[in-house]
Amino acid sequence: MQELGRLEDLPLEYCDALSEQNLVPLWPSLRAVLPPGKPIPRTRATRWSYSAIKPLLLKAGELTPIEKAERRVLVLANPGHGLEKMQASAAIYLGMQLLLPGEWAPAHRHTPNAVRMIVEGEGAYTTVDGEKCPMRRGDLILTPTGLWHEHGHDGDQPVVWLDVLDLPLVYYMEASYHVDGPRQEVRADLGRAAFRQGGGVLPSPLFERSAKRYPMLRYAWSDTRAALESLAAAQPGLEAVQVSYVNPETGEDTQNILGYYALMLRPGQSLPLPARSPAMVFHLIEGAARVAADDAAFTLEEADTCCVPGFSKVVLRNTSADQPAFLFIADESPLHRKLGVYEVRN
Ligand code: GTQ
Repeated sequence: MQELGRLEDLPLEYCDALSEQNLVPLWPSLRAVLPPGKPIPRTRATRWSYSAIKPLLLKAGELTPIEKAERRVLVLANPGHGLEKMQASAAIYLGMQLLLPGEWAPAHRHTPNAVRMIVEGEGAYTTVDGEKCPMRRGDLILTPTGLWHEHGHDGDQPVVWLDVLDLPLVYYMEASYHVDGPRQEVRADLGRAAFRQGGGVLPSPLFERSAKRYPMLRYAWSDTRAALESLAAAQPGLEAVQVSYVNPETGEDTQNILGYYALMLRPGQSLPLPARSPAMVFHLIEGAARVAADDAAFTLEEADTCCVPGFSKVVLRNTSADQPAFLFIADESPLHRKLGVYEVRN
């Protein structure tokens, strides 16, 4: 490959004359912005251990009252991007949020999309667009772009959840903002109950399909886990026992930018994943697992989280010989597909 001219090769006066006119020569930076063969990711394979996060999060509960935090979150920041950027990957933000008994995180809505994966504790709820969604371990709750949401807690133990947002991308697009609102009125039944029943039927009053872009907001872990177990039992030869969280009306990804999945590893199973362009996040819901990505390898205990950059070869392994392992996965593939840059390499 041809060596290109460097900035230092140019006369200083010439560089100054360019800067004066807000101009920059491309050739000294061409290889950096268009590297050969594959991207050079800033995203570094990184693991965050829940046993390290939890005491620090509980300490935040003592140090900062909810009124002074609005959202009491420790951000899982990727050192490859610089911690102050608060991003796990190019498009993914991760945060661990604590809500103490009796606390209330007031209503707002914002342009980035969010989901919550509940990690620990009982009795908290998120009200999204008037629907009160109870939070239990492993549940996935959507708070899509523009929908009002607030968090409350009627239980007696701290509740912790993992927030996943597409904030880095929306922020980079200069499209990120929020609006505060009054406490939402909880509406008793919005017809969403019908979605949760499954059974292949959807509400269609007077022959119309729901006009809602986000007809289902809470995906109960008990249902998702049961789906994975029955899939594994029905297809003993199936390697990737995985489900996607989808809009039940359309079968499309739940959100526009990030994709969400749950995966079961059989006892002792190793599962190689193809190298794909989107970055990925793995969060261990249940069991014990190992995530190897190119040069990095992490052991995940329950509630641990890691991310790997796009184009990595990943191997997942269940380190238990007799128990299944259940992983929650987030990735950037809806975004990559829409942009036409999605790639799989084997
Ligand atoms: O719970 O609404 O981690 O607005 C970051 C921004 C959580 C939330 C985050 C948010 C929220």
